Parts: sequence; structure tokens; C-alpha cells
Amino acid sequence: MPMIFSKSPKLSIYMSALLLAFATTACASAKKEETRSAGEPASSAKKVASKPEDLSEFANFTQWKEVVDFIDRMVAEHGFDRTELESIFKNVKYVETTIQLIKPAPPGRPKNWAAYRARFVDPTRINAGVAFWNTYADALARAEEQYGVPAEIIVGIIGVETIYGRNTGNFRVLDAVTTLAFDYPDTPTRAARMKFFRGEIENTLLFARENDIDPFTLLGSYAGAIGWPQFMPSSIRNFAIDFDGDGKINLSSSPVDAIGSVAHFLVKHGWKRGEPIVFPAAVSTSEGSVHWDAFISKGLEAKYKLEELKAAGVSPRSGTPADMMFGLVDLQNGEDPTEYWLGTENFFAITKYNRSYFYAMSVIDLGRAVRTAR
Ligand SMILES: [Ca+2]
Repeated sequence: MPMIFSKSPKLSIYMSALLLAFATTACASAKKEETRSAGEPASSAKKVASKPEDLSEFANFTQWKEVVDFIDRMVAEHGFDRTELESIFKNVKYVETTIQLIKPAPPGRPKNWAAYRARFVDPTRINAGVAFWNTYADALARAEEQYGVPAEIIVGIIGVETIYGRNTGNFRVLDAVTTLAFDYPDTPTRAARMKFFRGEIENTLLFARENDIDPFTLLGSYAGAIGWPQFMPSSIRNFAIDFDGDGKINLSSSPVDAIGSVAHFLVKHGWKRGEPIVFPAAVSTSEGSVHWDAFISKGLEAKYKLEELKAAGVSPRSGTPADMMFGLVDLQNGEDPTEYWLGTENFFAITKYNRSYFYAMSVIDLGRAVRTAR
């Protein structure tokens, strides 16, 4: 998902054995992956079904005042037919599962880059990536030529997002985004997230109207991210493209549209053709005069000169270009030493897709692994 919300670079995401999910946010795609372990016992479903709040599945959203206000706004701003919208919202289901999946990981778990990476740079994804690259080599080459985004970065993103179309999600997008827009869990960012998801309802309705489709036919992740690249509805409207030439944008059934859309998204978020992405670095461990830690967590931008970072105690690997701008990236590793990297503007373009250092580095590593294996 490329989005615009704040998914902290703290991808922490460890959920129970029942629910493995990414900490997401709604980036262009709220990328989360719903990976339910295959062994999820039927008994757990039974337990969930017996919970009283499961009755909320039958909630009638048209009885919620905030939904009525939202419908008023859609009628006033976009000329929707009120009766039609009321009919739609009567058929939207409240999805308790999406509330549970969007909740942040429990506190206290240290971030662990090695564990995160192992989930995404693995033989299954690498093999699927080789097959994907071979199948869509022409489209990947065309996207690279047209947008300047290397094939391996596009391959890395689509692999991390959905294992090349295998896990695109089966939630009705309208159910997911409506549930999150009006009953987001009680977190510090609740108000902002609800506003974000209301925008996603708006974009879902507009996208459906513009393309003359039934909005209920749109399926996606529990956070409403759609198709092979897991774009949120707003990102589809703003950044997706028709890359297979059939005149329509379809990220669920056209891997070629997905390829072009990922490249276009990155270019619109600062990707620069031909420029490097990231360089390894070390930081001074001596006490006192250095202050490299002041450059940690300074936003998702490359805004520091190399000499400035060096003066603060950052040691770049030899060969790191002195004339580019960088951001200092820390990849925490649980009890093991943190890895440090210097990210360029291209690195941070990937973080606009999903606001996480772990995410961006996994995309880079998976893409490289696929290229090497191919
Ligand atoms: Ca198309």
C-alpha cells in the first residue's frame, strides 16, 4: 500500500500465531498481509463466533450519525444519490476481524530486522519472483525504460506485498474501510486514521462510479488495499495506470497494470532514474564528541550531506558518493547490534509506499535475491 499516513518506521508486527500481519498503515497501500496460518484451528473460529460483538457483523451503518453526516457530504460534494448511498451503507458489513488486525503489535517487543527480513526474503518468495520476472519480463523492462525504476525494485515490492498475487485479500473493500473509518480502535492516531479511512470510502465510491463497477465487487486486504500491489483506493485514483493498454486500470487481474502502477507511484514519490538506493555505514561507538544519534528518526527524507553525517560520527563505506543527500537508517535487531545504512532519495521513495525502513530494505533485498536467482 502507498499511503500517506503515518505508519511509523517502526514496523513491528508480530501478531499471534493466529494472525500474522504487518504493521500497516495505509500507505498507498495499507500493506498488510493477512497471512493466517494454515493450521488455524476451527475451534478458534467457533470461539470468535460465540463472542457477543460478533453481532456487530449485522450493524446497520445507516443508523450511525457519523455515517449519515458522511452521506450528506458525499451528496453535497460529489452529487451522489442519497437513496443509492443509503442502500449501499445498509449492505456494508461491520467486520470485527479488520478491527482486530489493524491493532498495533503489543508493546515491549523489540524490533528485529533479521526476523522481519526472514519472512520476506525466503525461498518461496524468491522462487515465485523468478517465475514472475520471467513471465512479465517485457512489461518489467518497459516500466524500467519508461520510468527509470529497476525491474528488481518492482519485483521486490509486488513480492513483499502479495507474493506475486497470491495474497491479495478477500475482504470487501467497502466493508473494511467503512468499519475502520467509523470504529477504529482506540489508539493515539485514531482520529487521523478515521479521517484517512473516510477518505478511502470516498475514493472507493468515486472509483466505482468512474469505472461503472459495483463497489462491493472490490476485494482487498483487511485494511482495504487492493490487488497485486496492494494500493489503497486513493492511491489507485492518484497513481495507478493502465499499463497493458486495455483502457482500464485493474490491479487485481492485470499484473502488467500492477507493474506500471508501482513504477509510476515511485516516480511520483521521488524516485530518480539511475541513482543508487542505499549504502552501508557504521557509527562511532566512542563516547563524547559525536552525536550521530541526532540523525536517527528524522523523517522519511534524504536531507543530510555526507560531510555533515561524517562529522557526527557516521562512517560511510568507501565509495559512498560525497555529492548526494542521505538519511541515516537504523535497522534494529533485537538483542543483536543495530545495522546502519545511508539511504538516498530513492530509498525514501520506497518508504512512501509503506512507511517503514524494514519494508524498504526487504523490498531491496528480495528484488536482489530474485535477480540473482534468475
Ligand atoms: Ca489495464
